[in-house]
Amino acid sequence: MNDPFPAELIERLKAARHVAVLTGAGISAESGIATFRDADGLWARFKPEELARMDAFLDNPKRVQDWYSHRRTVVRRARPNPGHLALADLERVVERVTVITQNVDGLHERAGSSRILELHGSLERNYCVDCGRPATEEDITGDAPYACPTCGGMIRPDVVWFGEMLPSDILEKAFAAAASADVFLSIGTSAVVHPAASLPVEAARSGAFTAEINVEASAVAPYMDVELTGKSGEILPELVSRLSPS
Ligand code: BV8
Ligand code: ZN
Repeated sequence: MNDPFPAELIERLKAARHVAVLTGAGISAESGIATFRDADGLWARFKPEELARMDAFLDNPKRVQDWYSHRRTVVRRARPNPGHLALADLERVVERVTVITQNVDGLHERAGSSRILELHGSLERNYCVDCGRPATEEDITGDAPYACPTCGGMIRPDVVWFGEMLPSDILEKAFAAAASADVFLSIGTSAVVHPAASLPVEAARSGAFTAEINVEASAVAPYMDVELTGKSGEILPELVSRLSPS
């Protein structure tokens, strides 16, 4: 059977000193976490873009906090899948791997990746809008909305909502990683949300060898040297196993 991986991709990865990876909701789909495009049933009647916003939160803090509590429950039940684990394994064969993720599910960390840039924050962190105090687990237990025990302000998830700036230090590191990567992998992202979506383009412009792993071509497909069509949980373990010295 013909090799699903172009020889150049294998060679480039074997020779790479720095591999940068952008991941989106698609890499967590096989962990049972709904992607944004196919938001799971319970919340299907709202579009994420309608909930992941400060004005939606201010308008109905209970509804937004309940959405995040629901997602935390789903994520805590979920486990990293072979795609997340393969990216952690990649660190054994490539000197420097930077995982830049749009996901807020913490699965790359649980899979063992050691250099992770969380562009959009994390579901597991919450803080007070007024005094900034990080919320504890009991602060967000029981019925939402949740008030800060120190100042009574509203507690919100530590995620980047639409219209909000990304953490500048993390964004800077992400662009620097894209600009310095020998190989850039775009995995499980529709690449429509900016500024994350410009990272694969920045990598291509900076001379990285680029590859997309997705069940369908995304908006950055035209910038990719290689398009691997399929599930990341199936493709990544196979790809990484081809890199270790046989
Ligand atoms: C900002 C955290 C500066 C919260 C998220 C017009 C043009 C360009 C930009 C804009 C515009 N209008 C507005 C903007 C800016 C806006 C934006 O980009 N909007 C888009 C919708 C056009 N961006 C922002 O607001 C950002 N901030 O710009 O600040 C600023 C400040 C003030 C004023 C102006 C500007 C903030 C964006 C961050 C928002 N927060 N998440 C939370 O999670 O609740 S975004 C959220 O949605 C995700 O983090 C992710 O980024 C995005 C979803 O995308 P994906 O992860 O790719 O998931 P998706 O479901 O779309 O696709 C899944 C993919 O997986 C698919 O391709 C599918 O084929 C594939 N797949 C499925 N299964 C598998 C698979 N692949 C492999 N294997 C499988 N098994
Ligand atoms: Zn407070």
